[in-house]
Formats: sequence, C-alpha cells, structure tokens
Amino acid sequence: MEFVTYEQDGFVGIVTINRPKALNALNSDVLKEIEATFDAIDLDATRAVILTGAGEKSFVAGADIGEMSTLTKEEGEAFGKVGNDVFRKIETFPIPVIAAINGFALGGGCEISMSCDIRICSDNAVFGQPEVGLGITPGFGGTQRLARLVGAGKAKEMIYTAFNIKADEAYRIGLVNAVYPQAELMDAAKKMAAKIAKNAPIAVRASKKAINEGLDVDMDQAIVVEEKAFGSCFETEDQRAGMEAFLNKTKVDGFKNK
Ligand code: DAK
Repeated sequence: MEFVTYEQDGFVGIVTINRPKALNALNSDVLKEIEATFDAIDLDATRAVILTGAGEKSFVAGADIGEMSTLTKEEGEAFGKVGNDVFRKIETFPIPVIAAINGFALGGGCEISMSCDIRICSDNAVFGQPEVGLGITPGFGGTQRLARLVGAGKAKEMIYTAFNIKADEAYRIGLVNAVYPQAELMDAAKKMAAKIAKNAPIAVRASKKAINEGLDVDMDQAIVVEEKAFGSCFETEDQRAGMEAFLNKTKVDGFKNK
C-alpha cells in the first residue's frame, strides 16, 4: 500500500491515511487502499478500529481537487460512488470505528469522519464542507450525515456558507465527542478502543448494527431491531459468562467472542 498503513495493536486496528504531501486528500488510489485495508482486517482478532491521518496538520483535507477538476458528469457520479461505497463500508463495518481527527477534516475529510461511529479530535482540528465554494455539492454523504449528526439547521449553515469550524465549536454542536491536545489524541483513541475491546464483542457488534439500522426506520420497527439484537445475545457464551460473573461478584477475564 502506498497511501494507507495498518497496525494491529492487540485487539485494536489502526488505519492511517498517509498522503501527507497533499494533506491526506482522497484520490481514487487512496480510496481503493482504504477499502482494501478494511477488507483485510481480521474480524476475529480485532474488536475496534481507529482511523486517523498521517502528520500533525491534517486528518483528510478533502477529496482530491486536482483529480476532480476534470471530471465529466458521468465520471463525477462514478467517483462519488467509489467514495460512498468505501464510506458506507466503514459505517456498516461490523466492529466500531473511531475517527481520531488530527487536523483538517474538510469536505471528504469531514465526511469520512462522519461515517465512523465516534469522532474525537485534536485541538487544532478544523471541520467544514467547503464544496459549494468549489462549485459542487458535498459528494461523499455530507448532505446526509452532517444533518443527522448536528441537525438540519446547523448542517445547512455549514454547507451553504462553506465556513470552517474549529474543534471547540465541533464539540459544542456534537460533531465530535471530545477534544484533546494533539499529543494526547492517539492515546485517548487507543484508550477508548481498549474499553470497547474489553466488552463482549458480539454484543458490541449487535449494538452497532441495531443503532445504525434503527436510525433508518420508524420507532415501531426500530424497537423490533433492538429486540432481535438483544435476543441474539442469549445464544452466546459471552452472555452466560458476563451474567454469571456479575452474580458471582467477579469480572469476566476476557470475553471469548463466542
Ligand atoms: N486536494 C488536493 N490537494 C490538496 C487538497 C485537496 N483537497 N488540500 C490540500 N492539498 C494540497 C495542496 O494543493 C498543497 O499541495 P502542493 O501545492 O504543496 O503540491 C498541499 O496539499 C498543502 O496544502 P496548502 O499549501 O494549501 O496548505 P495550507 O496550510 O496553506 O492550507 C488547507 C491548508 C487545508 C486550508 C488548504 O490546503 C485547503 O483549503 N485545501 C482544500 C480544502 C478543501 O476545499 N477540501 C474540500 C475538497 S472538496 C463528489 C465526491 C466527493 C466530493 C464532492 C463530490 N462527487 C463525485 C459526487 C468531495 C469534495 C471535497 O472534499
């Protein structure tokens, strides 16, 4: 891989977008490598993933403007689909993905972070959807995910004005869960991932699926989604171990993912 690195740290996988000369902008090759990296993650050995960008300046400064500048309508649609397929893969990835946003998260960068389950950022992070200033709409889900995360009013303001916001504002509007000094960001992401990894993996996965699927349907259907997820846990060894440990006033010494 030229533009993406992967590191396995115990149960935690760390995916780093590594094209610092272009502030980790997403061109077709980067998108393909992100997809291939997620496809190769061993889901038996991994319980949470961290997605970050190389360097101290940028998480992802957007889709590659040079590559996009000459696209035809058909090519634009095709490029949008490549990105959307990768982002949807991350969003529906069976295990949680934490975005550790270490700088600029603009356009496609903000969008890829929003396809992750949880976003935390460094204090120098900058978020925005600058697309309308370039003559395009957000194309990797920005019009959809931003409105769902921060509400339609704030999303419309950010998208129509193409104004960037800083980390503290991103925190205030609920776009990120927490802000850390840059030097502490990866440790914080690893700590959060380790907490997730300590819990029963099948229950964590079922929770992710239930939250995602439930948000797409009305509450009557959503509650059925949860019932099914909840019921499925009672076929697992980890449920028995977890409840037995509680009743015996002990703790499970490592869930088995079974
Ligand atoms: N694409 C390509 N190269 C980029 C880039 C980008 N998005 N962002 C930065 N770079 C490159 C710069 O060109 C520069 O390269 P060299 O000149 O050194 O070769 C290098 O990274 C360093 O950037 P700067 O010199 O500009 O660094 P500064 O610190 O001065 O400024 C900046 C940092 C992040 C404020 C600035 O680089 C900037 O404004 N970058 C562009 C940010 C942006 O507008 N991002 C949104 C892109 S639009 C769609 C699919 C997807 C999308 C839309 C439609 N469909 C097909 C439906 C998504 C669109 C976007 O993401």
